[in-house]
Amino acid sequence: GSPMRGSGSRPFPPDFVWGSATASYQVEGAVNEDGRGKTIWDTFSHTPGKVHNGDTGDVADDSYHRYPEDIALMKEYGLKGCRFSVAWSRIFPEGRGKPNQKGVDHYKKLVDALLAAGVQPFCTLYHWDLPQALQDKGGWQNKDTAQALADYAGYMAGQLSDRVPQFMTTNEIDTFVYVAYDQAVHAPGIKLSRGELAQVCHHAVLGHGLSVQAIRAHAKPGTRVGLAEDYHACTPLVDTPEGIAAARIAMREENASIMNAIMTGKYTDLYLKTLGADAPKFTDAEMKTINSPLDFVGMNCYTATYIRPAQDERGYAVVPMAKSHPHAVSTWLFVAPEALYWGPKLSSEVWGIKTMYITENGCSGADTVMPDGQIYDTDRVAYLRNYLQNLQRGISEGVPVKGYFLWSLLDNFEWAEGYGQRFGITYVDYQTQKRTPKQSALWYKALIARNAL
Ligand code: GBH
Repeated sequence: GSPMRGSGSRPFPPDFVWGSATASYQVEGAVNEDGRGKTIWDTFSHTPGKVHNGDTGDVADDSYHRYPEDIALMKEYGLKGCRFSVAWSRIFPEGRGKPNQKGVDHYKKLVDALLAAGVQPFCTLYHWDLPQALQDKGGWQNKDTAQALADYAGYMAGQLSDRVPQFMTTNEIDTFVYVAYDQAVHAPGIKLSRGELAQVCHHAVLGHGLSVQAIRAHAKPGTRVGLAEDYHACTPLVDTPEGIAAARIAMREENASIMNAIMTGKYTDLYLKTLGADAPKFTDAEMKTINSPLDFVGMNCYTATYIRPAQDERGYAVVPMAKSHPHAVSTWLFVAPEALYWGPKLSSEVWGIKTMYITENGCSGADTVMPDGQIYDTDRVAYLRNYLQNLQRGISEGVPVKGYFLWSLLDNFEWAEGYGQRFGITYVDYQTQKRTPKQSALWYKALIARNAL
């Protein structure tokens, strides 16, 4: 029979990067300091009715000042990597023009502190905090924003690449396009028509491609460039050969407007046909830019898109989640641990990806401090353990995932949900800014220490 598989029997590769992820507007606070310009999230969060409870990122975790304390926590947990993002408007307060030295210096200090703690920095250049001045000129509806992103990305990579070895252009184009410009739940909160939306999405992927080129032009040779995207982790609901084949097709088609376009330089026939007259306007040269070669792909993976075979033109169908499918406190966060097996496996196969990172995975809870001062987040521990078992399975079969960044180091500003949903492995008391490791932090630390599940 098979041996008992106890703790430590499922190893990860020796150089696996265990990390955590955060984003500027969600943790920094200090919104009026050192010349930072206004962003669309300042505007949005200060507009009544847009964010749960009227919360804003004005203070957040105050990490702009408390980053040494946060890095001490990373060191305490044994983290090998830190994914953080740069606030564009701290560098270019108006989105473009003359750089703000105080902003640049902040990130140099942050990175130096990470390096001193033995933590590898992974820098995201754009995690949704678009300078308001660019929104005033149309935001992502204006194609010039794509070039503005690239100019900023190239400049910042040039400033940091002597100490930062890897950059991500963008975080979740999917979210900052569709949730912002279709559902209007995120800043700038505009509802567009189908055709306008497809054009916004095209500008965003173009911004990514132009940024890849700008980073390569300005960064130290050998700097690695990728992106972090929450593309659909198409997962066969029934893992027969037919189910798996359907999930492969779905991986392309469900991600046609972003990841498949970036990885292949083409919008699929089905995507263009489905949109018809609403298809985006694009040139061959733009598609080539969008397809600029990457050194790695970062996958943000929280849940699965379940797929079944279908006898139609698509060859697959998306299986909707059952009403009773378990989810975290976030109602979109359906628990589907096998997404972390099938997502990286099928996407790396379909797009020929050689190096991947899981740039986000995590679980929201309604954590509370118990009378003994502890936070017993059993839900988060169970979620993480199950997802990571699936990731380990894939890696042991050869799926090229080189690291994992848990979302998040700290409870933080959860966008439209404000501070009501907690994703941290560290509890933050927003009255005092006191940080307390939750049980999940102790669990993650133990996992990292033995590098095995
Ligand atoms: C990531 O988004 C983000 O990168 C990160 O900033 C965020 O804090 C973290 O995950 C946790 O949410 O309002 O019902 O339309 C994850 C993907 C896509 C999930 C948008 C929430 C909105 C759901 N997100 N989605 S809904």
